[in-house]
Amino acid sequence: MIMSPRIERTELFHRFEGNPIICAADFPHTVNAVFNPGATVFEGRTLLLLRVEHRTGISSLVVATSDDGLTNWEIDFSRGLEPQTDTPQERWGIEDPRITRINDEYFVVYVAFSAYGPLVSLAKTKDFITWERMGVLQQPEDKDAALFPMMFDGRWALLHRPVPSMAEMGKHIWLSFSPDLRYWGDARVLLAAKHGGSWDANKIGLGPPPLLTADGWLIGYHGVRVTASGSIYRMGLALLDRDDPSKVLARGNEWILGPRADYEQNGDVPGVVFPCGWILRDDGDTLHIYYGAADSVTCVAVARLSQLMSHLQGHPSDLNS
Ligand code: BMA
Repeated sequence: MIMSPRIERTELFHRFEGNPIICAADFPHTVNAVFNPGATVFEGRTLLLLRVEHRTGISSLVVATSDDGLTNWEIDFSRGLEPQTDTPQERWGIEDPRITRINDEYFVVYVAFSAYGPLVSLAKTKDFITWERMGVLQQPEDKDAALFPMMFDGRWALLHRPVPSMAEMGKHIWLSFSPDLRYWGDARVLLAAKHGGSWDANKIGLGPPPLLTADGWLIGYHGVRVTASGSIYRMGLALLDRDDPSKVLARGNEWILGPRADYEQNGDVPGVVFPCGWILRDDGDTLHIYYGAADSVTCVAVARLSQLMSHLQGHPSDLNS
């Protein structure tokens, strides 16, 4: 038993009973951890781009696929992205991919652990075998980034999370624009970390890429709560205007997925759920969210989009605080 049914009944997300779906033991060679996967649909199958952390401490990205997005995962070592560790940009590996499909191409925004700190980089692919690196989008320290799948008034939009050198100023989600996916600017804070005792005080960051719904762009973001025994990483929701993503329409005042299960409480970093991908299934309501648990294993949880949207409506946060 992973969680008491009394707890699970009240949750919006239902953890798949087969969790963790992929872990280090599924690899034929020794790896440390398999977590924080990006997710998409490729040729009709669910495709995860797993962050595989080797025992060197360096991570690379490896493909796993499944027909139903829940079971029978096939790890494909011939597909994925290896870090260019001989370059300063990717000296210490590549991490936490977020996948955005634009026409027949997949744009993967990932954290490149450079010789000078984490930065936001972009690579695109049509098949997850051949890649075109499109360079550094945001200098260090910046992470937790994803592209929107469309342009707004002729510009691409990127969500990202820079880290100010003055820690007391907090860590917030920013929105930047680009005419060509290369030069980024017109940056502004989109969602600010809250204050005081709020679950998302001081430090937040984007989770999966924005999801277009009938009501606007659904945003999943993590909030970090520092406690006496370490940080707790949980996920909450916000909603952006469909035509102007700089307009925040709603933000929830509660987290909706937090570490509870054994595999979320035990691992390299206990108390972490860290989603980097979600897939809305063909019925338009079933949402599979893929997340790293405790920086160790890969998991999936299932929610109803309609329930998430009504929860967001019913638990509003003050947008000006
Ligand atoms: C964040 C990222 C994630 C990690 C999380 C919890 O800053 O580095 O890769 O899962 O911390 O350790």
